[in-house]
Amino acid sequence: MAILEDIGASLLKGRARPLMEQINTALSEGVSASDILNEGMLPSMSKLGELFKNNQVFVPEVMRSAQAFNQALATLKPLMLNDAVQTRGTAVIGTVSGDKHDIGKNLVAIMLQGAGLNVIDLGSEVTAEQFCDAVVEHDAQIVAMSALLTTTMPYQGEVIRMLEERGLRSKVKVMVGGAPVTEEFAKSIGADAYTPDAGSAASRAIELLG
Ligand code: B1M
Repeated sequence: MAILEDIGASLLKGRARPLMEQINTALSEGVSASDILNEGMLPSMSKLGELFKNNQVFVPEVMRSAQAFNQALATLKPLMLNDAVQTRGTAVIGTVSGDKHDIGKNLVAIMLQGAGLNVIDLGSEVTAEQFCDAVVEHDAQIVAMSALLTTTMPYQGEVIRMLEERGLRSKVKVMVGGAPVTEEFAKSIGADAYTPDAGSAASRAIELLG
């Protein structure tokens, strides 16, 4: 669909204003928020990753696209949430310490909310102590951690260790994810679940809550 291609192109160039205009046009033409996200926006983020890896774009360009993505997500979010009463349980979510990447984490947060969970989003660069404090403060049943860097993913294990030290581990289910994270890695650090994307994170959270 041409409008989805236009959305992808604006996002890739980090052009927030045309992106928002195109999103509004698509919505008014009846394109669903999830199609805009999955077919228009996410492929561009993958493409951006390729370009970044090959030194064809650099941090400032990637930053601009990421900001445009988060702005667009704020518009799409209310349209992606259903009217589920949020009584299934509480999840605290964040990207781990040292890691600024928040786009995937934001998507997971939206999907968890859409599945009827009360979601406490701690943002990015979240320390083990902040995760543990939030579990206590919000009486959470799920800790959901995102990591996008090979250097930060081991910190997910640090968080689990602190949950153990503070006597909180048996009270919560720990979910991990992010591009470099694998099922095997999740098992090695003692997480309860790994899921590769935001949609499966939501269904797994429901399973974990029983
Ligand atoms: Co960064 N970056 N970045 N970056 N960045 C990556 C991750 C990288 C793979 C790029 C590359 O080289 N190809 C590379 C990591 C290499 C590695 O570790 N092996 C990298 C690097 C190196 C860096 C810097 C070190 C660059 C530098 O400064 N020299 C630096 C680190 C900064 C820091 O964090 N301390 C850096 C900085 C940045 C920006 C700030 C410019 C920006 C982030 C802005 C922001 O997030 N607000 C940025 C971006 C945008 C990217 C890429 C291009 C895109 C990431 C993204 O948003 N993807 C990325 C390349 C790539 O991933 N291909 C890259 C879209 C998003 C929807 O996917 O987050 O994977 P993702 O989430 C997915 C799944 O992983 C999953 O669900 C989502 C889909 O449904 N998921 C979960 C995520 N969390 C989950 C949790 C779950 C379950 C599933 O359960 C709890």
